[in-house]
Amino acid sequence: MLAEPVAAKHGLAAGEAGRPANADWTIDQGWDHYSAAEHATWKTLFERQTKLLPGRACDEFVQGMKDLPIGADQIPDFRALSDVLMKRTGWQVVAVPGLVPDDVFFEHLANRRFPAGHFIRKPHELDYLEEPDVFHDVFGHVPMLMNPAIADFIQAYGQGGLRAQQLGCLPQLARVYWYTIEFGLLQQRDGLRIYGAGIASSFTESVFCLDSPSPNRVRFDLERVMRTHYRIDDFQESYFVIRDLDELLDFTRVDFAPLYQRALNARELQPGDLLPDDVLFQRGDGSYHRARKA
Ligand code: HBI
Ligand code: FE
Repeated sequence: MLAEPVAAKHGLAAGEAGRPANADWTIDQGWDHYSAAEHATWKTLFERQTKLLPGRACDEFVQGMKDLPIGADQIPDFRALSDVLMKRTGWQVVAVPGLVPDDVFFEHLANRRFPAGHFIRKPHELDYLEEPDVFHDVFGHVPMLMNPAIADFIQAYGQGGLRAQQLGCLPQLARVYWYTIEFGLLQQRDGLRIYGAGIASSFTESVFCLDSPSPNRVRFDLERVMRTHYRIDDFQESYFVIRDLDELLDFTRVDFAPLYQRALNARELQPGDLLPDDVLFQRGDGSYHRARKA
């Protein structure tokens, strides 16, 4: 999966027939109802991604995965995940049919509940699908929720989301989530590593984001990122790099209101744009997206 569309598609998630969502859009995971074919799809995805990620995903991701009841043989049971997560960082995983409306999503996160799609992609969509499924949400997001800094940052995003809606700057906040929790890179002793779930759950992007000469890799800056559009339909043209996960904790202590104001008053940036003040790990040559347009 390359990405999941964000605000553009919210509210479209139709509950699976015969399984009405509750007011908070949660449903029963229905773990007993997964077919052998669905568990097999999970296994295919799990095995190829687990082979790829050592040396690419950050240490915290690998450790989180180790400490959780997530394995190749079956789609994880959200109750078992929640038992472990709750003890570590106070988070739970709840099942939803797919994308949920923004305010519903924020309300869950603000209460340390991570809404995870209960369905799994079909065998012909292994590399790309639009809605977040159980592989993206559980394999990509849940290991990172074992980390205390990510745990607090995502909760703060939920709280901030409710506020950003009132202030009319939800797009600016959503870009911060996108370029951190979904597509973030961080600096490790031995080079850049993946911590974003959109990358960690993507076979193709977990190689592209680190190895391709095409994208920019830019030192993360909150206001800069708030101004930057992102792609939901293809690899990112720019990735933003944080120092370490604790940098995210600093953001939970910052008042976003003045940053929103400055971001709203400044020129919006296209995904591939660079600014003179950017600190670059790599200036991308743009070759990938240029070839796609041609
Ligand atoms: N719903 N299930 C789910 N997962 C998301 O990542 C998600 C969502 N609804 C809204 C949403 N993301 C975004 O629009 C917000 O982060 C802005
Ligand atoms: Fe996600």
